[in-house]
Amino acid sequence: MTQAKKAFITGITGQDGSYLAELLLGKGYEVHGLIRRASTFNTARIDHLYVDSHNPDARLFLHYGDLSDGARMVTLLSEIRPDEVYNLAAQSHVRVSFDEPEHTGDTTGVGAMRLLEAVRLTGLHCRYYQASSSEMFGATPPPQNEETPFYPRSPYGAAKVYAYWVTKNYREAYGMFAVNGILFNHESPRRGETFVTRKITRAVARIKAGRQSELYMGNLDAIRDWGYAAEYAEGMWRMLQADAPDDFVLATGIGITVRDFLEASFSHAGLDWQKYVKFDPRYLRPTEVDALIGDASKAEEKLGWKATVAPDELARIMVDCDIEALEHGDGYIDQPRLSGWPLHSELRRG
Ligand code: NAP
Ligand code: F7E
Repeated sequence: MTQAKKAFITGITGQDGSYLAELLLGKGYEVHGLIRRASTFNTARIDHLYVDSHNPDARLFLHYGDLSDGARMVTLLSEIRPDEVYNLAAQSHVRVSFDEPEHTGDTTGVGAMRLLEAVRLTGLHCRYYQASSSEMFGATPPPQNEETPFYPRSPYGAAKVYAYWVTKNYREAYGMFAVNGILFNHESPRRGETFVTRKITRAVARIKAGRQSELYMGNLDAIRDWGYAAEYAEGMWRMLQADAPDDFVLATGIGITVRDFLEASFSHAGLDWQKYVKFDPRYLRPTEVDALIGDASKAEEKLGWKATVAPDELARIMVDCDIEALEHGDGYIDQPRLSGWPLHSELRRG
């Protein structure tokens, strides 16, 4: 019998980490996740996957640690000896990165280098995935692809540029199988509540239920290419199954404004957004990224990956789930809704 592959995921408690853990467990992997010690439980997105570690069927194991602690990364990697490492951990909120630039640089930027260095020091021949971001393109106009120059517009974007280059450098300097997935915005019912899409879809559900009457927002003109996170996890995995390490953009190729997303979400629930949405300058950023629209043709050609959920369909999925979540209360977790991907079965490549 062949041994199950082992994956180590940082950021497993986040939106993407939860979908990736689900995907890898479905493929028979043994999954190890890094979690931060907190005074309250922070594992809501993966509780449905957890089996007590005393159970012989357990294949998901959680380890305390933090990307600010390089020694801990070395210890964990030498104990787990994973075949694949997915670095998804980050202070990932762009607006917050203006308030906490040093912390963002330390975790989102230097954290990646600590993990790469831990891989190098332990001498593991594992494959490494870096969660790079379309925020690196910043002010460079769309469409953006793997050749587009970076022009970050926030401490978060600048930290991701550092992590991108250090990943590329470890590939070139040490021959590591290290890749950058340059992912455009991807959302889901598991999205953090302060990102704009989820803020909107939660508000729609609460307004519909009579629990909220106003929604305060910032810049409605920004254009984003919003895809569905569950299928982006599939793209991350495919990057690590490729014959050679390379960098890939994942995106839908469709850009819409925040205003369009408001319209799609409110109208799906039979509401007129203009009656509820108010402006609050608190949500503006010192420097904004005006437009991100990705060109993922390289991923389609080389990995056979293509987004199937467009931003307006995503808005409807998220509104439906937020309405269900209000009805079901604590512990609600969505089932991925995918039209084109057989999520838990073996996928054909290319
Ligand atoms: P998310 O929901 O904010 O999750 C971030 C994860 O990182 C959480 O598990 C968080 O733990 C963990 N984390 C934060 N700081 C840490 C630290 N110092 N040490 C260890 N763990 C830490 O983010 P996401 O949307 O899933 O995104 C996953 C990754 O892709 C991030 O690196 C993000 O920057 C990047 N990305 C996201 C998008 C997108 O549109 N979603 C697009 C491009 C790139 P807690 O649960 O304890 O907070
Ligand atoms: O903002 C505007 C805001 O915070 C989107 C992260 O996952 O994607 C994400 O970063 C747009 C911006 O995401 C509000 O000004 C208006 O133009 O949902 P967001 P983001 O900044 O695009 C990238 C690819 C990542 O890598 C990041 O990790 O919406 N906006 N009004 C607002 N944004 C928020 N959050 N709240 C508002 O009230």
